[in-house]
Amino acid sequence: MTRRADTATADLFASPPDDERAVETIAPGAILLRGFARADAAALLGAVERVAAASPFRHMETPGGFRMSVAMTNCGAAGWIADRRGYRYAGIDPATGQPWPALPPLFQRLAAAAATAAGFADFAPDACLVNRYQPGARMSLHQDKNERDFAQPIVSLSLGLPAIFLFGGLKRGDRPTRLRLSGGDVVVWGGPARMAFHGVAPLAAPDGPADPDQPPGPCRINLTLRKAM
Ligand code: MD3
Ligand code: FE
Repeated sequence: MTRRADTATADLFASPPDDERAVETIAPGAILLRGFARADAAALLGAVERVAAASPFRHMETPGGFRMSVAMTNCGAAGWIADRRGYRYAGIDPATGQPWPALPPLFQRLAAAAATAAGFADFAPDACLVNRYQPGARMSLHQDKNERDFAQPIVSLSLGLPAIFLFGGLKRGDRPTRLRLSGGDVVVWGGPARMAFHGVAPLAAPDGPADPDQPPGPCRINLTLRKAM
């Protein structure tokens, strides 16, 4: 959103409205909204706890037989899973045999608001992958390719401990840019950024006392909201 500076409206924009926060472009299609979800952190963590009560965090196994260091769960009509057979979206949680818990309305609302702020109108996610990083957990460089429509953006929302996010190019060998993501930061990945390689450096242990909006136990939680189907 551009801030208009013409005299007729200048006073209306003298203090930014509540829903207008800093918008930074990391790369074409990759828009960082610092602190966009900060005020909702406690409510988001509460919703994550309810999701995890129904579909617990688990360490999935890759097709190559490696146990992922990130613990995951999902909510929404479809959930992302990895197992010896591959990577895919599934409507049933293989750990419970039940559908994934419903997408909390707060997740939907925030994702749509962030997508709109980044220039993607009418984003209606049907899947949310919840990643939990404890100290040492990491995610190696990969592309997100299991969704049907790559024209749809992905909205990611960070909670808890900060992490170093690695944002690469369209080729695995492209040197990634490092970006520190803190609790409350939201990034929208669309357009030319949608197929970029990306990952997360091993999570550092906290260096100070926990703040009150922090998840229980030192960790980072990342929500990725997607239109998968
Ligand atoms: C850039 N998660 O779940 S979120 C993932 O912090 C994943 O847990 C990371 O990569 C995390 O697949 C990164 C940021 C993100 C998500 C999807 C993207 C960045 C992206 C898709 C395309 C390009
Ligand atoms: Fe990813």
